[in-house]
Amino acid sequence: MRLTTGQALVSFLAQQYIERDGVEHQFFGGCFGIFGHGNVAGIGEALYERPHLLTYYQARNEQAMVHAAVGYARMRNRLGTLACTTSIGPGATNLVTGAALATVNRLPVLLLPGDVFASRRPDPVLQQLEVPWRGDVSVNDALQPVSRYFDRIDRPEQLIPGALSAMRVLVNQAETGAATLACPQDVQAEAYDFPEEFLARRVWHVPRPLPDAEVLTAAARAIREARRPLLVAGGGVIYSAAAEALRRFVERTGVPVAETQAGKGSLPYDHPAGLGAIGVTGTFAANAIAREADLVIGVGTRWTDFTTASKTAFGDPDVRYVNVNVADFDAAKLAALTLVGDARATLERLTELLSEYRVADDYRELVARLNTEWDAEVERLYELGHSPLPAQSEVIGAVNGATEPADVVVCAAGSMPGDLHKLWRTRDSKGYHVEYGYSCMGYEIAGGLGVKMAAPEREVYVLVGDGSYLMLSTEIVTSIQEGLKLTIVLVDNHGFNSIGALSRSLGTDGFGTQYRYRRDGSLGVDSDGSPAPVLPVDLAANAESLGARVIRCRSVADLRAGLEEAKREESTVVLAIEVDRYEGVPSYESWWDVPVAEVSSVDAVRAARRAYEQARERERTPV
Ligand SMILES: Cc1ncc(C[n+]2csc(CCOP(=O)(O)OP(=O)(O)O)c2C)c(N)n1
Ligand SMILES: [Mg+2]
Repeated sequence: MRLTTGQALVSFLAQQYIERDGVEHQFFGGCFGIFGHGNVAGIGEALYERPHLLTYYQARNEQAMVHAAVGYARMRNRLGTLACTTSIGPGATNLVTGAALATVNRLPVLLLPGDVFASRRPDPVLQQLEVPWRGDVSVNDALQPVSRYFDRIDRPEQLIPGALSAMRVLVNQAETGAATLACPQDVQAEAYDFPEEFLARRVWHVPRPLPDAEVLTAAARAIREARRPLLVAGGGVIYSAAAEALRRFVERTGVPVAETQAGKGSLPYDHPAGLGAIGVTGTFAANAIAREADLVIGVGTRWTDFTTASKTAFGDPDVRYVNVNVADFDAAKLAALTLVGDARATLERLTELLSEYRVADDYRELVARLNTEWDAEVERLYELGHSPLPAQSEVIGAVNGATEPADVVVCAAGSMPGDLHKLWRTRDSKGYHVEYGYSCMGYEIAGGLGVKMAAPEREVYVLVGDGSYLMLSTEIVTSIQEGLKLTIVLVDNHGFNSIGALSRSLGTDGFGTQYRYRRDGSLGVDSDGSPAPVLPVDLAANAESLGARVIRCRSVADLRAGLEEAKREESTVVLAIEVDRYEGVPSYESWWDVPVAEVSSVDAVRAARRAYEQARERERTPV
């Protein structure tokens, strides 16, 4: 069929389906795009000509549209995503942060940046980067290291292997991330006789591979020999829809479960074997059990430094590791017994192999008691009654109290993700959506939009700090345009509280983390050393100007009432509340490796360096 490359691409994308466990889904839920030269007349024309094939969504910022695609993909457990088309130059490079976020988090997105002319006729075209010593470079090459697949479609027929390779990576549970097809603008508009087979309906099967039988037997033996085993559930548990299999494994064996950020919700918060968050932002329950564990079973986790508390979480000198992961790269981490396989299938098989095994009663009772004690700590922090400004933990309590189990909370950066990891009571395995692989300021609202697109039947609560809001909040406009309601709680502490607290703990006094005037050449400080006045930033007014319904809350009681009022609104609501920046949720027996200056004239920095060197002695990398 004679089509332009852009038309063939759109037709191809509309025909891609994915199937797991016998259930088929359309893989692309639509295509986000911001047009400029480089896509307006190519892919833009194709979307305009055939709107029934692929729904076009307008966005405000290219980075934000990748965030939305990521939110969508995560909500769909990687069984779907959105495509993103851009113009050349700045439109294309705005994708880089979103691409990195997708690849770091192992979530599929398809990026279609426009590119300079393949023919090179108008060399240099507007927005082209000229590299004197190389003719085949464009700014899109910046997407290579952050993509799991990259191709440049320099001739129409190259679309055929390029698009198929991109799909292979997007649907592969071990390899997925950003796939980039850079599309030179002349090629997008060029016609070619594309074969019917390329444009036909195609179903990609997602298997549930099992690890090697011998390794499974060895893993079952290691678990049977363990007295204090701990399972760490990562995002892979949720993407593989293994929460139910995990519950059966836990109820059969009594092995307790701690959760990473992406794995939170693997068990409901009140399950007696659930220890909640582990690591730097972990609960005292999980971190106490981790310290003593003799066997750690990672399921679907990448073992980031936040999970391992920078390799200090597991204190038993003889601790052993078993890793279940669909990606051998992750399964081999921590010198673990390496089980390469699907989380659900592997947990089911292990449950069968361990039919005779059960942890000792006193260990189970200890875990259940810690769970109850932790819940009392959550309750205390929810009801702190801090004044005159409330604490952030009370905001979390109010939002948690207002939500239904299936509602989704979305967050990404600042002090909120750590507090949510500890304190959010998750009741549904898809109810917790904190992007903490890249912890990207500005993901919150855009990512929340993607979550709502993937699950319009759920209410989506976005918790966003003032810093993140200032960085990227413009998809409020898109949410209103598309009738996709978000309930956004804007938690204002007039600055970067997380980094401020970190800076204070490392001896640098919160330098550069508050929004204050520059006076007499100094940022944020008056000539007498006192803090300069806070900048007159009114984020609620900003949200209002973007078309959101805004509710200004002066107290937690206001917030509770506001959340009820927000439920009656049909479109996006922003609830703005100020919190006390100095009233943080404590850290529970954990540590994060952040290097402190080895030499400094500042006493507090030198003291922090001494504490750092001491703490670092506990770091252990298993080999
Ligand atoms: C894009 C990006 N830039 C910088 C950072 C580093 N960083 C992490 S949290 C943070 C401050 C966030 O401020 P805010 O959203 O107000 O949350 P708060 O820390 O006050 O809770 C910064 C600068 C980041 N995570 N992402
Ligand atoms: Mg802030």
